[in-house]
Amino acid sequence: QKTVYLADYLPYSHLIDKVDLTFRLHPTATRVLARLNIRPNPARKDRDHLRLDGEGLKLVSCRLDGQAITPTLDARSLTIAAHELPVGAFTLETEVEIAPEGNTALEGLYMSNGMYCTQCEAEGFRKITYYPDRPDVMSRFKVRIESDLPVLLSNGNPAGQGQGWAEWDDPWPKPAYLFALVAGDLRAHSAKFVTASGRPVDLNIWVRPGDEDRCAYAMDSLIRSMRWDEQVYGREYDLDVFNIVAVDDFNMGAMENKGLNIFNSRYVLASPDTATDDDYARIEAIIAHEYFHNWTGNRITCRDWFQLCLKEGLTVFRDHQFSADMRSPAVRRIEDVVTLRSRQFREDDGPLAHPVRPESFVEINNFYTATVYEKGAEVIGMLKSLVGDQAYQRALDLYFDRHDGEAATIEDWLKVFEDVTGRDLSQFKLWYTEAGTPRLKVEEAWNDGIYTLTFTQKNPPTPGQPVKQPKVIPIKVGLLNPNGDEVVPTIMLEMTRAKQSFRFEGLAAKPVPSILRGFSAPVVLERKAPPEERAFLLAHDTDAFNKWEAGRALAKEVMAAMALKGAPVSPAWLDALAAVTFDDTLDPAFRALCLRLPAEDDIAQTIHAMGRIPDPARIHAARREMAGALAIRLGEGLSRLYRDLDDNAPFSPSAAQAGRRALKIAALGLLSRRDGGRLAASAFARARSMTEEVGALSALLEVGQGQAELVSFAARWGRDANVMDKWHALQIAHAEPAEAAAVAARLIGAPGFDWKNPNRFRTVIGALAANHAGFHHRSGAGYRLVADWLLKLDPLNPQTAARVSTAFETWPRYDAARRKRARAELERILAAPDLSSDLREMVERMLG
Ligand code: BAL
Ligand code: ZN
Repeated sequence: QKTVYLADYLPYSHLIDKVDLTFRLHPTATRVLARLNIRPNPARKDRDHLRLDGEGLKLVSCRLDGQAITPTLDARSLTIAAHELPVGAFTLETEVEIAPEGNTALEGLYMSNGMYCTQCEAEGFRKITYYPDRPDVMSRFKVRIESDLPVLLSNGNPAGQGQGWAEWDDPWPKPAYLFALVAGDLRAHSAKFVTASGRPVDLNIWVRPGDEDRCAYAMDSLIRSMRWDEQVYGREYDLDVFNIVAVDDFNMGAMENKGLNIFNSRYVLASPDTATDDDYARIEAIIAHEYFHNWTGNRITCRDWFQLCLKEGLTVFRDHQFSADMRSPAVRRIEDVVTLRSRQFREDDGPLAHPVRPESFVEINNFYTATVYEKGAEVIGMLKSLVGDQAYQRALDLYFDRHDGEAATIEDWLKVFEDVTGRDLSQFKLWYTEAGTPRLKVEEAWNDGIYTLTFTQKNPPTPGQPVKQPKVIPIKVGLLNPNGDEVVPTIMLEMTRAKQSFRFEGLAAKPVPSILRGFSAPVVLERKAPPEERAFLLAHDTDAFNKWEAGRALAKEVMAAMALKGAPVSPAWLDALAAVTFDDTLDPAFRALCLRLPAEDDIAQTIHAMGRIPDPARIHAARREMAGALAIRLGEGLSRLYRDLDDNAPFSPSAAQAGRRALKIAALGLLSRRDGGRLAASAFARARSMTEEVGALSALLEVGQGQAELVSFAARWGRDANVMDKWHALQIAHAEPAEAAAVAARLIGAPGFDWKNPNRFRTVIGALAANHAGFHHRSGAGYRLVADWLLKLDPLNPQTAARVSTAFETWPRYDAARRKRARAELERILAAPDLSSDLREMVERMLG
């Protein structure tokens, strides 16, 4: 498959004013009739042929203005030569046959447990019918579905239904990637919503019979999202119905099809006994994310797939804002930064690094990445900091006014900010066009009452971008007096040069700086600070993010020093953490986050950034030793803390209760290191929620116990695949490094384990990749197992295989022996006959 370049963009030759689709559903022989009203695109001066995308379609008939014709077909398209086309508007009718039952790639129209469903983003519509499958072709769709199945859904508003058929009419022009169809034996959990201007909307969450009672939280999240978007962004819903469908086989988390969101069932279904607090938070965020796409993605879409961050970065930013408003902003910010660092910084630091707006791709599916999503959101956060909240609001209003109904670009997005503020954002645009995480060095000076902070930014080379320019970096800073009082509250320094100093005058004593408050820019802050200063900030910083960050930085330094040179656990870190743990004035969720030690991969990233080679086994040992020392240091207070938190309040998924549970489980994990799991075993037996059940099981497995509990968990939940994913993941996560690959192999190869389901595959292979010392074990067994299974999945589902292959993305950081083994596995994948272009592109990029 060919490389596509942003620079080659050309508007499509034609406009499609209207699309009428009829589906005659059949598992092996579905007929799709398409009637397209087409006219030449006035934006194109040439008179071009008509080329429609189409893959794996059996053409039954083709008529142009009612006359049968024989178009030119190849494996990817249907073409009608320019001289065969009428000069003005015309109608093209095609009928094709497809086989949804055999569609294991889960792109286009496929089947999952007897239900028909679609996934069209990014380029799945071409597997349904011949069409210009590109986001800048927006059209009005009418759909007729013929099937005996009881529930027949598509986009837009219902337009009639009868025995064996239903029709849908979507009044809003949309690109083909937002098309959706669902047919199945489904039950609805329903509610009503009235928009701010009084439009009544029917809300339905469609699930398999028996799952209706697990939809309440998703529905509540949807209603809160709809209200929030009205209140915060002034955006109302624009159809009479909003349908969500839960499906078990799904490549993504969810999909924002117009008026008919399709969700991975994992992100819809929740009850206290099946979903953890993290699951609840994720459901709330994903429901919001997909709903928010209605304006940022659907009403205003992307001109081409290079602009993916236009909708994804903005929608992630909006869902982060929403979650912050629904929960604790500080806790959400910390969680978001933890994710950013573990996924995006990791990506940005290796062979898969790419700009937020890439300039070329082979398979666009390979660019639904942490960089496009999470860094895309961070860039918007920086923009908001730089222009201020009010200008952000005005720019967004202008964006919606100016581009509603259009397919827009990053240039359009930046222009609304320029027009509203008068600022020149050309330097800021580098955040979209250059890959890599900037390194920010800080030096301080104190002379005659003047305090100076000097920042130096380095933008490291990334694949295809050896040299970079200085970026605009908003650096939020506060200053504290040595007694802990804040003397300069948060201000924003705007760095635009490679090296830049900022002066503070009128201070009585040399202050302690709190730099990059709220994580105001996605950079690596390189600042040498003594442990005492970190401990001071952990105790006194008024910025909750930097308070946590001080403890985090200290923990990372301690773990890195232990892994690199066998340093002892630092008493300064232990004392500082003990003070936070037992400070009842602090939010329990915040304390739980402070107790969560940095991940081993995170430490490998830190050591790599120091120019050293990380040793996974030593990092693993260091992390264990730190946890053990912490358990001892916290002493009897830990048991008291656990008892205080172990109340009998009726379950609520609220952030407050979730925070108490998180701290209780953190305490339980540490207590297990002292009592060998005795308390955890009784906590497991008494668990009243999945959070407690998983927390106790995790604590047991960590100390080599829990075999009986694993058996009882499986006996209770064996029929619920989404719950059993936790059971699989826990065993791999807690396996000893030398055994992790064998545990994963046993689980994925077990009879009846449905590894073709993306959730199952991602759970097992993803958990092995996340077991840092296990995946990178020197035997090479982890690398071998992941490569074996990628090769097995690739012929069936290339998109998921390609995504999971990122397990290997950090391979260049390790020692020569590990690099040799990883390279050999990547080369083995590359040598496979008929490798998909998805997986090929990923492996080739990883090999460099
Ligand atoms: N558009 C793909 C799924 C999502 O980001 O919402
Ligand atoms: Zn999205």
